[in-house]
Amino acid sequence: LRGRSLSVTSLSGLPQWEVEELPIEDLLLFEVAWEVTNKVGGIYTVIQTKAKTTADEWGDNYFLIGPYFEHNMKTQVEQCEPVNDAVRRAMDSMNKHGCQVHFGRWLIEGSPYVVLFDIGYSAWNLDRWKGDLWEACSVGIPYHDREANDMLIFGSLTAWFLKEVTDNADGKHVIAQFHEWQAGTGLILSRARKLPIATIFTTHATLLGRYLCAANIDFYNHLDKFNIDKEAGERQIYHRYCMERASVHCAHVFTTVSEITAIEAEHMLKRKPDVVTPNGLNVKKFSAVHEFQNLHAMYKARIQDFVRGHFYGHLDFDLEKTLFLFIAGRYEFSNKGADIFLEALSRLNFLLRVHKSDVTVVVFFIMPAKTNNFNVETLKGQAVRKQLWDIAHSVKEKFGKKLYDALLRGEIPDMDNILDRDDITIMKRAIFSTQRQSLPPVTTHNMIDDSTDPILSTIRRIGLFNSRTDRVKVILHPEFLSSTSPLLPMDYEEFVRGCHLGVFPSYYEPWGYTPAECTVMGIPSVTTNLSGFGCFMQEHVADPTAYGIYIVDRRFRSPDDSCNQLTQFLYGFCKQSRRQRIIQRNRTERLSDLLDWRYLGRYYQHARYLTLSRAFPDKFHMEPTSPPTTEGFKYPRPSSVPPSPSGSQVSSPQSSDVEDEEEDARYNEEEEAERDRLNIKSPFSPGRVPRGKKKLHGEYKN
Ligand code: G6P
Ligand code: 1S3
Repeated sequence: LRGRSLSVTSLSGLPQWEVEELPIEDLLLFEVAWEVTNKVGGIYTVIQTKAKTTADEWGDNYFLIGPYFEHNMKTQVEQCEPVNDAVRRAMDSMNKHGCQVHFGRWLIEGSPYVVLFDIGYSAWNLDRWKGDLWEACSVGIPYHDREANDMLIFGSLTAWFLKEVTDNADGKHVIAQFHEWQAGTGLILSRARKLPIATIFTTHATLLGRYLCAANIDFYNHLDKFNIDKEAGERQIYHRYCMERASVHCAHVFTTVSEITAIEAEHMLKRKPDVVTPNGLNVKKFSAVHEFQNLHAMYKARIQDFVRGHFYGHLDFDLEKTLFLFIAGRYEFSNKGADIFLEALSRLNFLLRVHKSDVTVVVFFIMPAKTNNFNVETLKGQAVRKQLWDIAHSVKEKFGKKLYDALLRGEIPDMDNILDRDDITIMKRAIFSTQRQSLPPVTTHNMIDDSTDPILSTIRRIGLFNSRTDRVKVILHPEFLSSTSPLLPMDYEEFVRGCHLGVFPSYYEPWGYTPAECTVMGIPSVTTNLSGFGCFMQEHVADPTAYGIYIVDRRFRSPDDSCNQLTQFLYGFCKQSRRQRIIQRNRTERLSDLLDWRYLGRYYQHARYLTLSRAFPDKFHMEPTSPPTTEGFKYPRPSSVPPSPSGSQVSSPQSSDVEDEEEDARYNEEEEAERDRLNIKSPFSPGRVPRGKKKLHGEYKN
């Protein structure tokens, strides 16, 4: 079973790697996470997007373990019987002993097998399992912490299941990867019971790091100075922190998602991660390279429609010169950088006004908060827009018929009389109905904590109230987007594609999927050098700004300086011509290969090999040269067009649609030429070796 090192070809000119070939047919891989089939936050995205690459590699020997929730099971999982003997026997045995274990295929790309435990059904064991945990590592869980108690039940069921699997594994070696503290007790108990499994623990954020940053503490400059036990105790998370720290130290291999979180983990959890496994995405390439540009135009039109309704009566700005910016994610006001974003918007508003810019910026905050549904004023806006649309159409119909009849008679109609008095009256009434006494609302919903909400409070302080003179307009949408919304019927992906810039100036962001998602959709974004994604891009892209990745320095600058830098980024973005934006989007999209699991998945492969070599050293041997590295690799600086706005011609505001299309076609040709020059091709363009199941490594052999 000794592993061999294989040289693999790279995607799109990315560097070559050495990966170890594993005898997958003799192994079973389990990945355990509370977010398997259960969307709570970023870990769901990791598991769900990675599933295809891992399932392609591991086939029927790959299983995800998560909690059972009836709704999730009904909507996402196709129930079936396990074909693997060890898994089937383990499930049978647990079900016989009063548990409820569900099995099926998760209906996502790669359709991996899932094993789901019903936590409520086994809750009667809680006290006994608390005792087990105490015996294993002297960690006690208070009765009132419902979440931690649920995690213990989940962990105990996982450890029980893995025991049954290893008892029936028929010589197969088992790897189990546990994500985040929620899954950690499964690891602690498995190790305490000396189960013959190779374990990996992956942290996606440390508990203490998140808490300390949210408390506005100068975290990164004091990393080595915190009394972490005391800090955890004071925040009443001591037991959770112990569960997390014990998981980290019990694992054969400890991994995290970025270099910045690796540093944090070293101080907050007292172990240096063995491998950094950057988060990838399941990147889908369109057969036409510029399809994503067309999608941008299509979805932008939908956002423009919403804006027409929202700003009815105040629509004195040109939608063709309006840029859509957004921030989205978990509502952690300062951790996600909503605080400095608002401050920068206020400064941007000032700059655009004093420079008499004709650009308007509409900024969306998509962060879920407690609400009592949509507010009346917002719904009314869309109703007014719809009414105007209907009236315009009915008048157009009548007008068209009269015109047609006149032409049939061989006459040019009298334009002054083609609309009758009734038409004019209806139109006048419609225009009157667009008058409003109030300003367009800054929030689309009735907020429960309106007076204390941090975004609304800041908007009140900086005075960004969507008045006519404001060049920056703000809309808080405190609910995740949905294509069934009566207000803005778009799903998140469509919305992102339709926007011009995603702004994510986070202070605490172990990875940060939001800017990564923008990148693969060809939408530029702002990130920071405190986010895993930002650091990764800084390391691997020679001139991130030219590629539409703006990295705010929040590590070595004061908050005010960071805010000024962000303002300059935003202002510079506003000064770009349409042509420059199109070119920039092309460049942004080119970085997608770097974020593809087909490329980044090999860090996980490496971690798996490493854990096998540590857990079963007599069977698996780790080559000393093996750790994958991209050190020194940088995406080259683009050279076809200068990145600075001043260097390129501003597209004529009077240009016709035909001219626009011709111009777009020319950019597309330029883009093709540059891709050729850099030898950047889609990894799946004809001529490349397609990857098949299991034979992954072999097919990559040089
Ligand atoms: C895409 C479309 C173009 C459109 C452009 C608008 O590139 O293919 O036809 O002109 O988007 O870009 P903008 O940055 O102004 O939304
Ligand atoms: C965490 O989710 P979050 O948004 O609470 O895990 C994500 C996946 O690894 C990561 O992208 C994010 O930065 C973390 O913060």
